[in-house]
Amino acid sequence: MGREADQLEDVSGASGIGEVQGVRDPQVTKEQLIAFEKRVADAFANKQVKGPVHLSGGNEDQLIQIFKDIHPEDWICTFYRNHYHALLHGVPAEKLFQAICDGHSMTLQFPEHRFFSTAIVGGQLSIAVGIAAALKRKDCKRKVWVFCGDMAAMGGAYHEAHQYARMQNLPIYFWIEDNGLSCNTPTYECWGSEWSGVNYKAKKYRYERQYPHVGISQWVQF
Ligand SMILES: Cc1ncc(C[n+]2csc(CCOP(=O)(O)OP(=O)(O)O)c2C)c(N)n1
Ligand SMILES: [Mg+2]
Repeated sequence: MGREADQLEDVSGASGIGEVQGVRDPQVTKEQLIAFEKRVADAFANKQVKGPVHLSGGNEDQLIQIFKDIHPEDWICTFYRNHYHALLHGVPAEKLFQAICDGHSMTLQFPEHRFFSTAIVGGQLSIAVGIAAALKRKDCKRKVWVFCGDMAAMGGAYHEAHQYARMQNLPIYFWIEDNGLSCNTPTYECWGSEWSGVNYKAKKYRYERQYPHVGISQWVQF
């Protein structure tokens, strides 16, 4: 199935969510992001990481752009491919690296940085909506930013979360990270549709995966 740019509603990269723009100067560079994942990959190969890792790559420019709109006191709810999100939201690199080596890569939690993640596809969405509902109820100015993959955006949890957020006008923004793959299955070919999931406060950017879905394409015997 073709994946031409004009088939998607917004694949121009992270051009901003519109109503929120430029509240932060991300302190992390593209080179630092790439180097961090390389360091994790090397540690994984050297048996220093006590659990699975889902490495990011190819989406540095988009995420750096997106995090310019995310206030340091906003809340992040994301998934297992989360190292870049953590670094860009201010989690110190050494603290993050240690948590990854301790085996928590898929489920990194840094409440002190308002950062949560999950290994369950779509699991972050309802939690994000709950936080957004609480923020609205408390009349708090802060917002929730939820990240998910293209396959997760096809699922029921996404639709439910998005629909509830839309109807309740919650302070939440959805970013879909579209690598066109669900593990190694071509998402849109499988679903028979190029539907993007992009509408109310929800945007998508496309990128090409640089690492395998999980691990580093190398069997590591611990
Ligand atoms: C509820 C649930 N079902 C299945 C899985 C197994 N699983 C892990 S990743 C994944 C694919 C997700 O693809 P996508 O949302 O596009 O994210 P990507 O990994 O491509 O970044 C699946 C099915 C899971 N972790 N949780
Ligand atoms: Mg995907």
